Amino acid sequence: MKQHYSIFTLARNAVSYHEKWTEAWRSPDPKPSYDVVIVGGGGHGLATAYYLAKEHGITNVAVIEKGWLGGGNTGRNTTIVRSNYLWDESAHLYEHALKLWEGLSQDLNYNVMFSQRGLLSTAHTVHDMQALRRRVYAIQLNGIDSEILTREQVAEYCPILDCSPTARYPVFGASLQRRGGVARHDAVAWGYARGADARGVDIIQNCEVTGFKIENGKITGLETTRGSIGAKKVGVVVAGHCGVLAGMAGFRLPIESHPLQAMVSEPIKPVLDCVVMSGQVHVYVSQSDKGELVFGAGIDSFNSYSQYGSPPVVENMLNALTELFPIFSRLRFLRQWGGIVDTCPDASPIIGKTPVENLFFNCGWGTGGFKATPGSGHVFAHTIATGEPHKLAAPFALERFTTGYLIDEHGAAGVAH
Ligand code: FAD
Ligand code: PYC
Repeated sequence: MKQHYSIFTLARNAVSYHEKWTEAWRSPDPKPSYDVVIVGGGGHGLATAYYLAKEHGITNVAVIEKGWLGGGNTGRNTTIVRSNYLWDESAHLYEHALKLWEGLSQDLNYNVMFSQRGLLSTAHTVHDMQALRRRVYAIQLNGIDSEILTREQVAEYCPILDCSPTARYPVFGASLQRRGGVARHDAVAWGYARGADARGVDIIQNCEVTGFKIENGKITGLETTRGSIGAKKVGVVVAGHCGVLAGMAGFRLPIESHPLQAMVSEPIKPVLDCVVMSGQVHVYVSQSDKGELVFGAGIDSFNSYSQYGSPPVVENMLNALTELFPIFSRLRFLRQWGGIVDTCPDASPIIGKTPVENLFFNCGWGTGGFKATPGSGHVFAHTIATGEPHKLAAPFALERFTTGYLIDEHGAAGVAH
């Protein structure tokens, strides 16, 4: 049901300490069973539920989240959105997502603050520049916008980036995806949640999945901290915990879990109106609408389920940031955090069927799945609804680790993975 707010409603709600606000989604108790249960209330899980209802008319659906919506990587990431991937399979999947981003606020009737401010990936050696050219030409062959900038063009595009030839890691040039940018991460989770709820999906928070019920190789339900729930089909979208959930279902995934950290600075006036990534110096940064610099770098090299990360990574990140942007050297930093990312050996996701009938997994997005959120949900909903992989998801099946048809996107990650 649509809620219409007038200035009077806003004023009344403000003085009632927000008690009269209509909830954006319900908080129902779990039903005894559902046609589809999605495990994981991050952006990917919520988007899957939304598209199941919207595109496939499947509304007897629950999203089960052990914490709160968007409390995982969805609410912890640096929100960079782009589709400049090397291999055809990835380019098509991420471009599908980018096209959905371009209409998402309208589709959800919820402002996800998608800002296509342009994304620069800098090159700092001759070899870096050659690799970047190869990538840009491959991307262009897929009909996706991508261009090469010279050092002078980079200096003009992003004047605060140190492009002097005497810099320790001089900028040789950059690739630019003008349609790349950032979005408001929480809003993506909330927008999909509200849209799914409005179509009848039950969103159940503070409910942890602790086991699966499997009979004759087929899923029949789940065990949760709020009791057993029956399910004809289950989609698992739990990012850094996918190895744990696969273990509950009796199989293993070729996944490692690592912390990935990010930081924000104190808010300052607008100084950076694009996203800058440097795989070589190893940092990426954008400025939020509040004025904070939002930045991060590579994963912590050890495996862990900690959402903190280690201090040397922070130090490297800050060194890299000030190397590229000496102007930021006197900034104060407000906070740091980590998320648990699920990395595959080929740095590409796993989407599709598992050894258990009607149990589907969508994981392995590693350091780069936020940008995929709408596309991932869209193709995963199709896969669950029809029982067959969406054509864009088919190359990302788990079987590729036995067929050897890997999709090596290490270079596209922008950060070490
Ligand atoms: P999540 O948002 O993590 O959702 C999974 C949910 O599953 C969680 O809410 C969790 O609580 C729940 N869950 C886990 N176990 C259970 C259980 N047993 N029962 C019920 N629920 C469970 N990607 C980009 O594209 N651009 C970026 O700039 C970017 N920056 C990043 C920066 C950082 C610091 C991090 C950590 C990640 C970054 N990423 C980025 C990656 C991106 O955040 C993730 O790939 C993406 O958000 C994953 O979304 P998700 O919905 O699959 O996972
Ligand atoms: O995949 O674009 C990306 C990214 C940026 C920061 C972390 N991941």
